Amino acid sequence: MARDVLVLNGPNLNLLGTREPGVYGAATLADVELACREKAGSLGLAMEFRQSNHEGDLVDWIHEAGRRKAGVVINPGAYTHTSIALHDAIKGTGVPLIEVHLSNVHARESFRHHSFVSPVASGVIVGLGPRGYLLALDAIAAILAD
Ligand code: CA2
Repeated sequence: MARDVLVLNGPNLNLLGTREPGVYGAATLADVELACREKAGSLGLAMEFRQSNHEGDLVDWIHEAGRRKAGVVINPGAYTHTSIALHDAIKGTGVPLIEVHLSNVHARESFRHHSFVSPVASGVIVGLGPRGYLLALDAIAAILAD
């Protein structure tokens, strides 16, 4: 049976590759999705890749992952730093989840140093650009295989 993984992207990540290349790189979200699709295929994972600018969509998708016993890779965008709702959804469902950030949030403004997601994540990858998503897929595959 293929193991399921949802790769979720939060607000403004649809703008990737169009602005701020010095911070976020030149890859578009479609480029990141393609790289994730290839990686997931090589790991035998059935992957769905989604983006929303709405907190409730991300909460609903974490609930869906819980029902499907799927793993989650998530870049929560700015909701990382604000969302108790995401924290509660992850904790409440118990989904295995890797938090990813393209940029090194710890080398940026202090308001990006705190994450409501990290305490309930299985692991966190920051600062490695799109490669972080691929490392997160490796990690979630290993966790789902345990
Ligand atoms: O480094 C990351 O991946 C972030 O999750 C990106 C978020 C930011 O709020 C987090 O602190 C760190 C922002 C995503 C917005 O992405 C843009 C990309 C291009 C142009 C404008 C925004």
